[in-house]
Amino acid sequence: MVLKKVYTLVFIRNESQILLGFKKRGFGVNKWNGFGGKVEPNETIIEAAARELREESCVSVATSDLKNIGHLEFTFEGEQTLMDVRVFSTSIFKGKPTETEEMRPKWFDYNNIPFDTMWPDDRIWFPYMLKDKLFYGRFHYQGLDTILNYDIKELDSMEEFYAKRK
Ligand code: 6U4
Repeated sequence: MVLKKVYTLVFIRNESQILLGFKKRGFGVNKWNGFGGKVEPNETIIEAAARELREESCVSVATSDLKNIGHLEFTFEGEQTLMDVRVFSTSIFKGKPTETEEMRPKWFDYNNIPFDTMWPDDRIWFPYMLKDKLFYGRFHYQGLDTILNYDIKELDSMEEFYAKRK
């Protein structure tokens, strides 16, 4: 039986830069990543996305400004859990990105994204996000560094994607 857990992943972007956070502890430690985490039982996915962003970087966003731009699924060889990751993006935010116990935020130019210090799958799906395309990606890992197999595709609409999955 596969145990599915829902996570959020938020990116703040402008015309030329993206905000990433260097994860200081936990899953994905020592990697640059978007901001996010597990959805708690008492909140919606989009509320979790805004909360995790605020907790990890001190940046506030209105849930109505968060756009769902992609869906990622991660499985790990020999494990029963499926990480179901909802990816969001916005350019509208309040506050100054500030280091927290979990993340050290930093702006990166689009042509200088630190893929060598990121999850290996990011190299595969970031190009969709950076071209403002919607996407679905599925990645099966061995350990935390090796992708055994994957699928990636562009989507026309996230609503259609979720309606079909039901
Ligand atoms: P705790 O430890 O309970 O605070 P929480 O902050 O709820 O954890 P966390 O940090 O474990 O959750 O969430 C993992 C984050 O990493 C989510 O935003 C999803 C993201 N993520 C997981 N695998 C990823 C991958 N392969 N590529 C990627 N982001 C990934 O780009």
